[in-house]
Amino acid sequence: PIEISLNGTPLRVPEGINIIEACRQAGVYVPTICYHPRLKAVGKCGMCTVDIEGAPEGGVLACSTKVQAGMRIRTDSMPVKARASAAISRLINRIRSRNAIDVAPQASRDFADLMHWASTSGNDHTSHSIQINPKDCVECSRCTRACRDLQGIGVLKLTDSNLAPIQSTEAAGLASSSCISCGQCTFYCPTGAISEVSDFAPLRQAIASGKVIVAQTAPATRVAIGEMFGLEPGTVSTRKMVGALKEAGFHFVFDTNFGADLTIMEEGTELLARLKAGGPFPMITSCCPAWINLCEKLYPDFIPNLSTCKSPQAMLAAVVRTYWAEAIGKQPSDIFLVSVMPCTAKKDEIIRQDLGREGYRDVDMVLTTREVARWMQEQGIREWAAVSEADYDNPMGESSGAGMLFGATGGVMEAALRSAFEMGTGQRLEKLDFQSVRGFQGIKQATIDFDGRPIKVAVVHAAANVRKLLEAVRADPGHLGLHFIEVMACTGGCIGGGGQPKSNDPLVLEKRTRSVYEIDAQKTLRRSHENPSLLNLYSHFLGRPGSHKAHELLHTHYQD
Ligand code: HC1
Ligand code: SF4
Repeated sequence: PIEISLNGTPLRVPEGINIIEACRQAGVYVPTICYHPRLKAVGKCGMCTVDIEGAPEGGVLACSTKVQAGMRIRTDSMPVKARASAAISRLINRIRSRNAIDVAPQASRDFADLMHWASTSGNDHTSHSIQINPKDCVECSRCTRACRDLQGIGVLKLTDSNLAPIQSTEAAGLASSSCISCGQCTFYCPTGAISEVSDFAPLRQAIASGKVIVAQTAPATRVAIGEMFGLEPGTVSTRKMVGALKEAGFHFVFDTNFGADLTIMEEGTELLARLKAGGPFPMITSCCPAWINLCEKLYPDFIPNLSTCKSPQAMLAAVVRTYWAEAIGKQPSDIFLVSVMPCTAKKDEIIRQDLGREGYRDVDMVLTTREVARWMQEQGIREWAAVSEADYDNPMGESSGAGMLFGATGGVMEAALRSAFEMGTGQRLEKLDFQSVRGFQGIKQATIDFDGRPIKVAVVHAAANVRKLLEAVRADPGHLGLHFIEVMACTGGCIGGGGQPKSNDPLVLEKRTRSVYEIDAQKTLRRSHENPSLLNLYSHFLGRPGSHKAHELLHTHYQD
């Protein structure tokens, strides 16, 4: 640590951090719009200037200036405040001029039309998952940095246009670009100018028409939804979330973690078959739909490497529409199924061709964690503490700790290894935790001994890292001798999904991840292939993993 002085008070802070973080650690407020601890600082909004004793007038940007030993910083001087308020006024004026419609008087029809045009000009509604409504843009460039730096995609640009400051790089809109619908732009957007496509109307209609309203909830939602109600990141809200869904109109709530266990049965079986057949290697996981978008758009040569498994949400949905619909004596179309997901790209996934049959789709609607909290709030749920806890419905409510791990980077790999090892070797794993595939390193590698055969695996998260690894494998298919790769498009995996609650907490992803591993550690059932409800589903309906029926319902193909 080094010693600095902040508003006259001595302070010890870690070396190498920027001034804004030092201020935050000391509880001193510095205004900013463009700064986010996980993005490269660019000093775009100009609100965070602070005075440094001995430095030239005009101050320095607190977001992009590092602390130095002996630095004497002032955030409370008149010039600091004047500069911040000037920066804020400039911004407000630009936004006001863009939103002139809000102050338009009872004007002529032509004028109203003109104003309507002004307020919708530059809107981009071409994508199924992501929309741009630039009138709310504060020109902070957080979305463009997320898309370019974290994801390595770079399909958003800030322009000089006051009406449409944020746009897709493709004139025809986001859908024509290489956008993978990961939603990282929406997570970092402070205003909602770029957001998930959101419409509750079909859910309202389904409730009004008397359908059976069913939800499934992804692994990563339960460690994040509490944030939407003011709780600390990482708070485990599993039973609260189920209770809140029941209060908010859902008749049945199933657990996507059950679908994750099902995926492991199928994917583990597929891995063992490929190991026996000698390839094609590396096999690559297929449950992350933003990764599938990336693969189909930019890496179609890897399509043969993809696991043929549908994602857990899709597998569970297929079971709901067939096995479960029959069990409760309903037609598949009597059910309205909503997937509650940390992810925006899941909105793309549900319209894929194989996710439905005979004139209906398996999943009717995807709500992100943020959206479902808004839905709950609209239904009158305000206080998380006042929500009654409830359990998932069965049979798709029982799940293993391995299924839970899907929510964090490395989790699909760990779950698959637990099952593939035991199913393939007939031996019992002594240590279930695979530490080498856990954590936030961009590309992780491990070698696991399958009864004398070394199996080489890699885990990669954040699309920019995915691209790096795939470029290496493309250049040399034998790169690292990999048998199996887990790919997640978002930093940290689904816990960092683009549909998760927005947060400026620099450790938010770590806190959610810790809870994912805690949930697994506290379970007695920690292996997917030992889930009793799942085994029951196989014996009564699916037959064996990889069976004809399983292929028909649970597997798919990809398009180049
Ligand atoms: Fe995910 Fe998955 S883990 S993709 O990250 O395979 O979204 O949480 O639901 O389907 O299970 C997301 C999370 C989620 C699927 C599972
Ligand atoms: Fe970029 Fe992802 Fe946003 Fe698309 S969804 S614009 S790829 S950050």
